This record gives sequence, structure tokens and C-alpha cells, in this order.
Amino acid sequence: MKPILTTGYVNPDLDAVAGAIAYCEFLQKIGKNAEVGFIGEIHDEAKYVLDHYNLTYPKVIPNADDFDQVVLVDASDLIGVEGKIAPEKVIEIIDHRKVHEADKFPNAKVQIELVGSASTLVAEKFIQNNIDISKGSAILLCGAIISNTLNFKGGVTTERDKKAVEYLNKIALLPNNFWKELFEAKSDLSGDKLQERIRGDFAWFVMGNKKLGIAQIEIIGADKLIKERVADIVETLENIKSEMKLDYIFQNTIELEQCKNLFIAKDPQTQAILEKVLGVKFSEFVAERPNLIMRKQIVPLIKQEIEK
Ligand SMILES: [Mn+2]
Repeated sequence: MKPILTTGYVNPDLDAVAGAIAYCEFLQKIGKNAEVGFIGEIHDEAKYVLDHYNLTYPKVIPNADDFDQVVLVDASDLIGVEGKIAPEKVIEIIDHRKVHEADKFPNAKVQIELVGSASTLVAEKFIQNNIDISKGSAILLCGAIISNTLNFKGGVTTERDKKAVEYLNKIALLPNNFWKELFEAKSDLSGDKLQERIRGDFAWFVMGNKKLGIAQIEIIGADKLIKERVADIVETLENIKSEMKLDYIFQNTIELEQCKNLFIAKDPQTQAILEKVLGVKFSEFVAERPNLIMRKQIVPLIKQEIEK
């Protein structure tokens, strides 16, 4: 019998990496033959946590062809798996996004709950089933939850996320300033890193007959970045827009320390839709909004507007 593959979407972020690694451990501890592997390249933030805590890098695989059964953590749409995982192989989905395509995976047991992080749902498996978690998995899950909820300041945060970290950190023992180290580690966007990050954390969506792309950057020091590099950001967005034949494109820049968003968009249609849906006002290419709003929260708002 081949092992069950636990994985996330292609080019997974910290939440997908942490969630799939920890859930693989959970499955093994309840007696299943499971293996973790990722398609594509894992995000820098996940590498940062793995490196910083001397954790073993997960295996990279070209696709899921060697497996008959797949568990998806932090992924539930066909775009995310890029044709590299046959949908009928997916036996389980653990995710936390409102806009998803879980119905496209006919054999999957689906758990989608709107908590801040897929890693929260994985942590709850250990808690509910009274199964000890390794320190490495506890560190990864804590990091993912803190990152995804923007250290509990993001609008997606729930009590469940806080409870999960409280539990996990008894094992992970992360320092108080961990969140700042984590966010500072991803705030260096000098030179080509900016374009790489924009492309690396890009997501696109089909809404009605329109295609929308959203870049998201979470950073300490967003004002400075935009002051110095807005032209580079706009250029990268315009390139992606024509490469992917998108109708709308913008960047959601999340300023973590000052708790605000800076949206960057060039074309008037995208600016208009953001002004309408988010109540912001663009001045040339930039619009500012207090409090933190994440891509996950913006997508359903725009979808509603476009499809109405
Ligand atoms: Mn996630």
C-alpha cells in the first residue's frame, strides 16, 4: 500500500508547510502510513522558520503521480494545485478560506472552517485526540498561526487561533518577540527580492467572466518601501497583468507595525472597484486604509461586487 501524501498548494506558504508537516505527524501517530511532500518551492517565511529552528526540510516532489491518496492542507481549489494533483486522489481537505472549490474534489472529506489559519485546525486535531505533538511541529504551527493572523491583529483572527497557540507554545517555547523576528525576516525586499515576493505570493481568481489578481506583501516598513519603489511595484503588477491576461490587479500591502493597508493599483477600473468595496481613496497609484485587512477577506467582497 502506498503512503498517503500530505501536502499543500503548489509553492506553499508557511501555513501550508506547517499544517501539512504536522498533520502528517498526526496521521502517523494514529497509525496511518503517511508521508509529507511539497510541489514547487516553499515560501521564504517557511524556510526562515525551518532554518532558524534547525528543522528538517520537507521533501520536494514534482507532482503527486507516485501517490494514490492525497490530503490537502491549506488548499482547496484547482488553481492552487496547478494540475499536479489529480482531484480524485484527494481524500481529505483541511482549509480555512471562504472562497474555495472543495466540490471539485469528489472523494474528499472536507473540513473548511473560517479560522485564521489552517494550522489552527491541525493543532486542534492533536488537542481533541489527546496526541502529543513534537516540538518541531509545534514551532511550525505556532509560526503559521502567528503569521496568518498577523500576530492576532488581522481580521481573520478567532479565539480558536489564540487557544491553539497557547497550547502549542507550551511545547514550542517561542520567545515573546518571535512575531517581530518573523515579520522582520520577511521585510527585506531590496533589489530583486521585491519582484520575487510579489510573484511568489501572487494569487488569482475568476469572478463572473473576469480575472482578478492580487499580490499580497506583509511587511514592517511599508511606507518607506512604497515611497522608494512604487514604480517597480506598478511595473511588476502590469507585467503580471498582461502575462496572465487579467482584468484587474492590485497589491495589498500590509503594514504590520502601524496596522494599516496600502493598496497599489494602476488601472482606473481596479482603483474604482477597490474604492467602492473598501471605502478607500486613491491618490495616483496608492490608497491607504487603517486596520488590517487580508486578501482572504477582500476576495469575497470583490466577488460579490463583480458578480452582482
Ligand atoms: Mn492559510
